[in-house]
Amino acid sequence: MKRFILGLLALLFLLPAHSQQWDIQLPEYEVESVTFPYEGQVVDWGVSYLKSADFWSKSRGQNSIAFIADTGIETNHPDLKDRVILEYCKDFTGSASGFQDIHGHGTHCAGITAASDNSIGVVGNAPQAGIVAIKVLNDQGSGSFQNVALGIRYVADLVLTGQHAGKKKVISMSLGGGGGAPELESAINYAISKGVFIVAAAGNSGCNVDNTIGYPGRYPAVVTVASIGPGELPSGFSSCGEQLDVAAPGEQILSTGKGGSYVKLSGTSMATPGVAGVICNIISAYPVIKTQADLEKYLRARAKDLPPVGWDKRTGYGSTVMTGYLTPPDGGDNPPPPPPPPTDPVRAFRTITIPIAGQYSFVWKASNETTFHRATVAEIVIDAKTNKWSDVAIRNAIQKTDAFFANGNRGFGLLADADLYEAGRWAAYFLALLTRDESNTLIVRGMTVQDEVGNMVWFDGAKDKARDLPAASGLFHSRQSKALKVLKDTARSGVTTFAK
Ligand SMILES: [Ca+2]
Ligand SMILES: [Ca+2]
Repeated sequence: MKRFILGLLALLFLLPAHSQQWDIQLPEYEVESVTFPYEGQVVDWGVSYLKSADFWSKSRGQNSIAFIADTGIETNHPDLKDRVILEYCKDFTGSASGFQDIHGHGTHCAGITAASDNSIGVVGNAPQAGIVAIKVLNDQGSGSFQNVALGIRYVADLVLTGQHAGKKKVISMSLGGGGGAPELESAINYAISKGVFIVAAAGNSGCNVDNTIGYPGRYPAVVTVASIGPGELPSGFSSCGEQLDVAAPGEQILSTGKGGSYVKLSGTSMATPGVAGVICNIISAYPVIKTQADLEKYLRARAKDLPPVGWDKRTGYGSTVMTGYLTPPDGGDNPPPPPPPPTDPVRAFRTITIPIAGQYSFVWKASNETTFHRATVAEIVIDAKTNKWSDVAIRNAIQKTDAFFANGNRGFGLLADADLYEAGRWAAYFLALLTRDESNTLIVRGMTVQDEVGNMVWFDGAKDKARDLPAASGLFHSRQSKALKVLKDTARSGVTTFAK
């Protein structure tokens, strides 16, 4: 069985990826241990940059639980012990230490998300969120996609009870590997379908080629995080590519370490749990954000864009500075204003009376006559029996009507017993052919026509059906008119339709 190895992303530099045993090899950490020569709590530059404290009056993440899919968590760390929910923690690696963190990576990530706001150490971005260790990487920092998938499904199926009932789940994955795996993707999609929010690191492969994002960060369904440094510049190690969503601080991040210590680490591993904390705050404050899609849309829309302008493959839509999220998403606490009326509104059934601006007229004669009659159109009524008929379509119909009657020289011959009424019927038929819309729902309901001596008839399209049309004997003044061409065809084949 092919075994995919996952590398931690708290990397300061990369080794060539040509190990015979692993696809990805974990270089040594540069861990800077920090001792606190002073009393009180330090706010790391990443938390300051994200302005998480500016959001804490709205939420400190208390309605959410961050599941740290990593090397475990040192659950008795003084800055984490009040946040960890022990009964939900689980080991998927078979470690002798269970879900406890021997490596240190997971403990560091957990503190970035939710270290307690107390009088010691550091403070996380969401200092009242719950923390759960999902240990999918072993004590050396390696693991398989299969185990990550199992961990994700465990979170998705976990039933929250008691004081945690109803809280929202966030999975933070500061891990990655190449190639991906179908079971990993399906587990992610499954969890998202169950209302879990998922954030993943882009990876530490730099940006020497077009797309260097690893899996699971490369799956479009997850929120994918890049790293920036103190100057808001993309970190040199941070992977780039089209799946990037947002960026967050990932250089020299101070957080919780092994043995109750505090250490500084760098990597997209550190940027990702920062965004996880931001997410915990947001979803705790805004119940209207129910799905990963809701979250992703909101995160992107309110991110602080970083150069170059607009989405870019190194910082995505920008950094998740929390002052951008003080206003709830549309549909949230503040209902959005009603949408403006469309410029071309769709309408229900209506009747249009086409204004007779000039003198619409046509000429006709019966077959036994030698001279033409000129008939004047006094009124045309069109029914639009569809809501597809917009103002634009109506204008088009009027323009076609104008064109049809231009110069009043559209003439046609009818049978010997034809009269003004029949002439009106035919004229209406031509007009309908010209003006009906593509869905054939326009009906010329009627036309009032008048002859030279003042006889006037109302042709009623609702009563007269096409099959009752009398035959026409010929055409005169034929121009490039669709209606006239149709008349030729129908004269041969018999008219079958007039209007519906
Ligand atoms: Ca603290
Ligand atoms: Ca940008």
